[in-house]
Parts: sequence; structure tokens; C-alpha cells
Amino acid sequence: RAAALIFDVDGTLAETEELHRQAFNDAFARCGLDWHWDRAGYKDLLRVTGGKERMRAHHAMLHNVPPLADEDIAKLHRTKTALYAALVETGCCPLRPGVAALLAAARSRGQRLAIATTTSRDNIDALLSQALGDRWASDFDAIVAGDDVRHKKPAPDVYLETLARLRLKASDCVAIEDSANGLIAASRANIPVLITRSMYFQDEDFTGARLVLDDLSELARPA
Ligand code: XBP
Ligand code: MG
Repeated sequence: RAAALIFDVDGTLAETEELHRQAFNDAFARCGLDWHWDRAGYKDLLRVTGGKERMRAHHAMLHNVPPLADEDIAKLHRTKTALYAALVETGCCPLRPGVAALLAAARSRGQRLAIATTTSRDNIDALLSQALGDRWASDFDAIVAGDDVRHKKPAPDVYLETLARLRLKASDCVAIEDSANGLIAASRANIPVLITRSMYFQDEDFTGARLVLDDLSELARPA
């Protein structure tokens, strides 16, 4: 049995990407950009992890457009983050099946819990306060967000930082992820990976994962 479970957030704990997409599109409109990300385009853009990085990547593909300064990207991202929080706070994004039960079962077995994500601490807080209550963070021994580390997934940084904060060896943990980028990040940190397939990553290559599930309800069943 693993000493700790390390959870990705977007796609793993909840199907958040449609809310991220909506928040991006609303932020573009508010900031006077004529960008619009449809589902198919967003699926491709998800290869680039991190909202700021994703907008940069999109801008880099456009022709004959004025340059975007880092502060423009930062402002867009602040706008997007506020819009995302407002969406999440409506309560429209529950935890995925089996997540709450797995968290509870892990706690009762004495397993430690951690979060290793590309998104921001504000976004995790918006989602988990809504789903688990204001004191949600006290159940987690390490919470590492995208901007806490130098390189986002698929780099291993966020997982290495999580292991350092937990003071555990990689082989004593299990990472729970929904994307190939997440699988690569955890694998580069030598952490075994369990995949829970999400909406945008149904057809990803999950070679190297220990287990691939459609959702976590299977695991959370009482033994
Ligand atoms: C998800 C991401 C994030 C979100 C947007 O990664 O790549 O960029 O799409 O969030 P993970 P931000 O599943 O590892 O959390 O705009 O805050 O980056
Ligand atoms: Mg994810």
C-alpha cells in the first residue's frame, strides 16, 4: 500500500477543463481579443500545460498580429482566473465519481494526501472549497501548484517538489492523473501512476501507467 496518494487536479479531481475553456473565452472577449477556443482547438491546445503558456502558444500560431507583452498575458490570465473562480463557485463542477470516497478511504487507512498540479493555487482553492468545504487544505500534507516550480508538466518538477515536501520516496507514492503530460511528469519523477480517463484525454497513450480506469469509483469501494 502506498504511503501517499498524489492527485492531479484538472480532469482528475473534477472535469474542470470546460470551465477553463469558457473562462479563457470570456477573458478574451473582455480584453478585446477576437480569439475563441472551440472544443477541438482546445483539445490540441491542452498539449501546452499552463494557462499563460497556452495563450502564448496560441498567439505564436497567429499571423500578422501585434506582439503580446508578458504583462498582457498576465492581465489576461488574471481576468481568466477570476472568471474561472466565479464559474466554479456556482457549484456546477462536482468532484468526479469516486473521488470523495477515495479521499476518505485513504485518510482512514492512514495514507497521506497531496496535490501536484499545473493550475494555480487560487483555482485549486476555488474548486476544493466548493467541493470539500473551506477547511479542505488541512487534509493535504503537500499542495504544489504550477507557478511554485520552474517547469510545468510534462517536466517532473511539480512531482519532485511534492516528494520533497512529503519527505517520501517516489516508490512509496502513487500519482493519480488523467493526461499523458501528467503521466510523463510523474514517471520522470519515478512515481507509479494510476490513470483516470477524463473527457479531453480519452484517447491518449497511457503506456507506462500501472492502471488505467474510467473513473475512481472502482477503487473507492469499501474492501
Ligand atoms: C491543467 C492545465 C491548466 C488548466 C488551466 O493541468 O494544464 O493549465 O487547463 O489552468 P493539471 P491555469 O491537470 O495538471 O492541473 O490557467 O491556471 O494554468
Ligand atoms: Mg489533469
